[in-house]
Amino acid sequence: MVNELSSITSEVQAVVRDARRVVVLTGAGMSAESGVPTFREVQTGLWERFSAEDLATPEAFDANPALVWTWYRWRQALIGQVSPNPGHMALAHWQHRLRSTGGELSIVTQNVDDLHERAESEVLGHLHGSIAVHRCIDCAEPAQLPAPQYDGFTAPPAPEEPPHCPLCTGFLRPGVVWFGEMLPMEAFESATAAIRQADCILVVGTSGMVQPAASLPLLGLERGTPLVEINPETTDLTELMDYSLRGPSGRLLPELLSTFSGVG
Ligand code: BJW
Ligand code: ZN
Repeated sequence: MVNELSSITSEVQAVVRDARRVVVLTGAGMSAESGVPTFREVQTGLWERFSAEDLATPEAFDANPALVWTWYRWRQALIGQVSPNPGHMALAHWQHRLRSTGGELSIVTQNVDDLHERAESEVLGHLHGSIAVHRCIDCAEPAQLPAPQYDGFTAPPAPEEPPHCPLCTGFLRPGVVWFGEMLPMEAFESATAAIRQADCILVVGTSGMVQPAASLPLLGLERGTPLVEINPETTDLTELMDYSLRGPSGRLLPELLSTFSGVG
């Protein structure tokens, strides 16, 4: 049964402090305080008529490659201009701290940004790929592109066709996982293996609406692993949790870490 908490109790502190093998599953809320919009927020500018579900599909790219491509390049540019927030920094400190004493903290993220890495965390798996890598939609050849630059994000950019693959006529596409596509097998398998060995699972900033990522905490539930959620809102996963900490991860992760270490 879920224990909804507006502050960090000594019970949840003890669960987290005593864990030696921690898995943290992160979602878009993790990067929200850095200024990266979440998926279920209403979009702005050129994209205000579309939901993320309308754009993050192979069908959308087929139907309107310029619209979808420009959405991704705009988001990539935005991600390039923001910085990790105190939540990312707290996880990096915690990972280094656990590793220095023979433990492990595995970060499994649904996010396509690199803010965990820029906070100097090692990420076990990017379940939904990475926005900064590209490949051909037809022959899958990887391609390197310069980082996009948009000025100030005041005006939406005009839609631009994606570049073509140097080997064939296919369009380049972002290296992310769209609805209906398989997740990268290595990332998913590493995530399930880490969860099966975890003695505490934190679920941070995800609505828990997108499968199969949202089912990963169930693997811990089957083994009786304590599940702790950090999210300002109730989610589809809240019912499964042992503890749900209500608030932003940029505040709660440093607070949680500071309760059992000097860092935070
Ligand atoms: C804060 C905060 C703060 C705010 N601090 N928190 C079983 C049942 C039903 C459907 C399916 C199923 N299995 C598969 C499906 C289909 C589909 C699916 O899940 N659909 C659902 C919508 C129902 N899944 C798939 O298609 C997946 N592929 C697959 O299953 O392949 C096998 C297969 C293939 C073919 C047929 C059958 C099976 C692929 C899913 C790919 C998802 N891709 C995206 C886009 C990535 C590229 C991009 O960036 O554009 O990934 S969609 C989008 O959702 C993105 C995210 O990673 C993902 C999850 O979103 P997330 O992170 O939870 O964000 P939000 O916005 O939903 O929530 C933010 C949360 O933050 C909220 O809770 C806020 O409260 C909170 N928050 N501020 C902490 N400061
Ligand atoms: Zn090609």
